Amino acid sequence: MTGKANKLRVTRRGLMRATASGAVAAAATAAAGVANPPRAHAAAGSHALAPGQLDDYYGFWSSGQTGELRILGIPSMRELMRVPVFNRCSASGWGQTNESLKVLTEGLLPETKAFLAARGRLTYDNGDLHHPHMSFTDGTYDGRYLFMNDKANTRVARVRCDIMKCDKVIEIPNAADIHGLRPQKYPRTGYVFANGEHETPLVNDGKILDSPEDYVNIFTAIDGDTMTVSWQVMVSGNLDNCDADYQGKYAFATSYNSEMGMTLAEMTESETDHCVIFDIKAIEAGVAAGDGQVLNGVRVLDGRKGSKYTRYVPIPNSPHGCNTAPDKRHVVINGKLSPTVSVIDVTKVDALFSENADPRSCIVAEPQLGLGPLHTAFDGKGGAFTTLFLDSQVVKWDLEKAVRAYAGEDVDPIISKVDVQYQPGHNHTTMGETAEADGKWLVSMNKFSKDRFINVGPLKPENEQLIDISSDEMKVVHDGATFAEPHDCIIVRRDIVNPKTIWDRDDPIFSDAVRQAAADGVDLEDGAEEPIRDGNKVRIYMYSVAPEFSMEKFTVRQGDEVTIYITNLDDVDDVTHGFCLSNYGIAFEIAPQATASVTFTADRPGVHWFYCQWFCHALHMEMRGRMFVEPRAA
Ligand code: RUQ
Ligand code: CUA
Repeated sequence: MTGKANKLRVTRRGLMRATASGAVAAAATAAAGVANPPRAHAAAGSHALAPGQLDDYYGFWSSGQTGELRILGIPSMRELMRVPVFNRCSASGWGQTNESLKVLTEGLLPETKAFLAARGRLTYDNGDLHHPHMSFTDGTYDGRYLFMNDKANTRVARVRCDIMKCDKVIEIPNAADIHGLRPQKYPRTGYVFANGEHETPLVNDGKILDSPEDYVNIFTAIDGDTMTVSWQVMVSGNLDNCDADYQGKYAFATSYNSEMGMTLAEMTESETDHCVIFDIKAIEAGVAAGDGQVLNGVRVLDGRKGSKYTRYVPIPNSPHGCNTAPDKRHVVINGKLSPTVSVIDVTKVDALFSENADPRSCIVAEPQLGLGPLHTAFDGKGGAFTTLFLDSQVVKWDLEKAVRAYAGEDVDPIISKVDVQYQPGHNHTTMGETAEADGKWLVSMNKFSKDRFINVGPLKPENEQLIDISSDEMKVVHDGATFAEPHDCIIVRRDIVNPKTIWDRDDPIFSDAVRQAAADGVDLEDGAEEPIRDGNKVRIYMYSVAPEFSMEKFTVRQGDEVTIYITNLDDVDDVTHGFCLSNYGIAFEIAPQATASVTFTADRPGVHWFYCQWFCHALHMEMRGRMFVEPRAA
């Protein structure tokens, strides 16, 4: 312990830095009990990884009503990380740090900010994250960004893949409840298409209430680079899921409730609904020509039935999933209430717009697959895999044979079926929504687990299963219980994703902290020895080097607005610190070389310990200090 005593006496940054790399690296490695894990892949065809082996793919998972993004390793199905997005996270401080609050608030509409402020809140703390999708360049994933929807509060978020943190959240004006979301595949993303699922009055200010004939649905194109809304199109009928083609010409959205009904009976009355096809070039020309109207700063075109911007392809009752095949030609529309899927040939879509051809003329197959087809994935070799919700099965079928059967040939497109446990929704193959689909693995995301796991009470986990699709006979090889809700995922080859291991000091996420420190004449990496007072605002600049914060105590006055900035000077892989201010409800993480900050009112007088809440060192428990809050004079 003499080392500790020495270090506590000598708190100079230079010395701490000098000792950090060696000592901390050794301590961290010892704590984790890992010595240079072997960098081997899974044995071919096996999903089981030996301890220390690495996965071949990144799985990016939505979490439904939990509101976060999750990262899994495939094929092991190990959960590797949780990335908070629309939720509030106790461990990382997402939703509390100034850096995260900036992301969570700057894209909200003014009326939403006012609505939340009246309730004493800065942002929402719930979300319903259904669909995570990566940015594309030239038909395949490019490893830049992940985009995702929030159905609960009509938002779209972006996660930067270099740091795996959310850097943008925008609220979509004029629309209600963003559901389906897909990036443009070609030439690049480009646009992120987002479906407003629920119909509302276009100006939803209370003047129109129970007159559904005046409600509309809104399809939105977002610029994925700037995260601003490029344009919107008003449509008839609820928008469900969507996808883009490989030509950069069209986007497709499934639409249920063409009846525009308000009750279940009304919504399912008609035998057909639609796939809406959006002509991107025509819409861009309409926007450039100033067609439509500008609402909340966004140009909104009228794409309801009869418009030149859209075509409505009749599809049997209530289609759901919308999946473009890697053959770059076919788009599969999944029937849900119909046992069929309808296959659109994108080369036949031009005629719908240019010659006003019968909208159904773009359908080239409509195989009957089983009960409750929801979503389809592809192996890149002509095989398609469709989840059958009601049958609790995945069916493998042959796209080309389905087209031949539709043309009258006597062939059966169905190859095989496998039972899954139970009621699958989305499924996804390795690289399956790109032109580089490789047909190695399929994940079936099942809404119910029932008896598959030991009982944890009335609320059960859901079940995502890994299926080996290397042969025509599909084999379920792994059950994975997950908390609400493994809604959807994508599976990306690991060479495409290359996150940093420590932060860059000039990262824009904490640029506000750098600016404020400069204004205070402080270098974040040096910290300040004393609190910096500015009226009743007090700023504390600390750095951390395991196992110490640069200040072991500081004093503020009751009622001060205090901002604490922590910069983690450790630059060793995995030496993250946490800052928890006890009994003030404050906690956040600071990964190596990051700066994070929090602002609060010091309204509780007394002695308050702050401590590191992220295990960092053998002396992690000793990594603490005191905040003294002087009581207000009586
Ligand atoms: S939709 S279970 Cu929200 Cu993804 Cu099909
Ligand atoms: Cu720093 Cu634990």
